Formats: sequence, structure tokens, C-alpha cells
Amino acid sequence: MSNPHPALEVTAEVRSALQSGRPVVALESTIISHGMPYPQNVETARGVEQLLRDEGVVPATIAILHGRPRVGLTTPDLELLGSSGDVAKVSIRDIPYVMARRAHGATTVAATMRIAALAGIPVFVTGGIGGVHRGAGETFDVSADLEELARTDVTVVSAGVKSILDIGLTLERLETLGVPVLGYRTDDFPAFYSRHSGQPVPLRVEDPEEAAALMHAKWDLGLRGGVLLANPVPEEEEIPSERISAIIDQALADMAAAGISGKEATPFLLGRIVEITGGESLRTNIALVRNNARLGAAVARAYAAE
Ligand code: PSU
Ligand code: MN
Repeated sequence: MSNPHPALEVTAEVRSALQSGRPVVALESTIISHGMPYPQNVETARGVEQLLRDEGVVPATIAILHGRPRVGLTTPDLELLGSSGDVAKVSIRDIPYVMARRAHGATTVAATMRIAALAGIPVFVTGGIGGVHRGAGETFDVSADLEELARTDVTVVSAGVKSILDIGLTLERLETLGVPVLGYRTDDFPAFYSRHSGQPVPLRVEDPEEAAALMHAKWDLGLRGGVLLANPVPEEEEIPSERISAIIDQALADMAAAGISGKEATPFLLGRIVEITGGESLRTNIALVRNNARLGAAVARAYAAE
């Protein structure tokens, strides 16, 4: 594994795991600062780190603090990210600005992927990724997460994408960009809160070893870019699509009425869905992130073993 980039501040624990070839899993921070309410956001972040440790993997939560890209955070760092109003949502285009201002930034999937790759971490666990927004034909709102999946060599474990997005167009875009989309023990692309979207998943894997073998095959051949591993939420935690779809339509209508767009769109919708469901969606969100962490840990172990 190569040496981490000198501009990154990588904890001794993460550095030593990478140097000795032990498995490390990256985690994002936008989900903490802009994806869940306090204090459940910090409890979830700490709980996921503990779960990864119990699975024999070193967690590396990524954020920008005081202008420094950090790989591996302390509990006070997580507390700051979860409770301060002064943390920007940082996608790829925002990284240099937040660094130059020595400010705090919570990294999106795109920004986290890039920093993970610079640190030499091949597996990254999150809840859901960004994608093609509904109505993107008019608004051009397509998440930078998709472009990043096209260019950065990191496997992202997610519970698919929320139907706040146009799931079919998101899968089309990923195909164009050459990103392998793997359904974990499913033929149906998962829709975050729900196990099924009704959209067929292009490729299916049955175990973590298969995913790890695909990663080696892709990158050994010099095929640049990421892999999306889509892991359905556990059945007992899912919100069936019949029920969540009306709630999502309501959140989208509220967003239109409030005139919200751009980088505020996703955080607004996530917050509104938690409000409308009276917290039920938050429980599902936490359960699926933990489920993804378990799978990501297994993929990281399998990838490191080969
Ligand atoms: N989808 C979720 N939860 C999240 C996000 C997306 O279900 O927390 C966050 C991720 O950090 C993702 C970002 O990278 O939102 C996408 O934002 P945008 O749509 O503005 O690219
Ligand atoms: Mn967007």
C-alpha cells in the first residue's frame, strides 16, 4: 500500500493498519453533519466505528477539520461534526475552498472517496449515495458522487439509492460511466428504506469474496474507477415502498414549495422524511448503515487477504 498523501492527516492507527496490509474501512461525514439529527448522528457514527472494530477492521472516518483533510477521527471530532452548525457540506468542488479558509467540512460520498483513495483505502461504507435527481432533465441536478465513482478506485457499500432520486436514470448513468453495480444477494436494486426498487440490478454477487475478486480484477487490469456494492436493508427494518413513496412525494413537494435546490436539496429531503415519519425513517437509516458496515468489513477483509 502506498504512503498516504502528505496533505492528509492520517491517524497512527490507520497508518499502521495500511502499512501492514490490515483491513481499513472509510466512512463519510456528511451523513453525520447533514444526514441525521443530533444526537443520533454521533451515536450512529460511534456505533458504526465500534462495529467495524468488532469485525476486525480499522475504521477511518473522513472529514476536513480546520482546513486539514483528516483520515480517522476522535470522539470529540465526531461530536463537533454532529453538533456544530459551522460545518460545510463538502463535495469535490468544495475541498480546496474549505482547506484554504481553514474551515470545517463534512465530506460527501464523492469527497470521501477521493480522500480515501489518496490515503490508500479501497473500501468505503455509507448509507446511500447521491445520483440523478428526479426532474434532472430540467434542473441538471446529478450528484458529483456519480462522476467520482467513474474515476476513483474505491468500492462503496450502500443500501442502493433513495427514491428521492430517479433510480432508473441513476443506474443508466452508472452504466455509461463504466461503474460495476453489484447487488449483494439480490437481483433487484435496493431503494434505501425498501429492499426493492423494481429496477433490475446489473450484476449480482453472493459473498464478500466475489466482490473482492472483482475489485482485484478491475484494478489489476487498470480499469479506473469505483465499484458500487448495493446491499438491501434487512427485511425486519425496511419501510415498504408503498408506504415510503407517498412520504417521499410529500418531501419533494415541500422542497419545491420552499424553493430549495442545489446542495441543500439532499439534506432538506432527508430531514423532511425523518420529520414526516416521526423518526421511523431514522431507525431504518441507522439499521441499514450498520448492515452495510458489516458487509464492508467482510469485503475489506477479503480484499486484504488476496
Ligand atoms: N443520501 C442519503 N444519505 C446521505 C446522503 C445521500 O441517503 O447522507 C449524502 C451523502 O453524503 C451523499 C450526498 O454523498 O448526500 C449527496 O449530496 P448531493 O445530492 O448534493 O450530491
Ligand atoms: Mn445535487
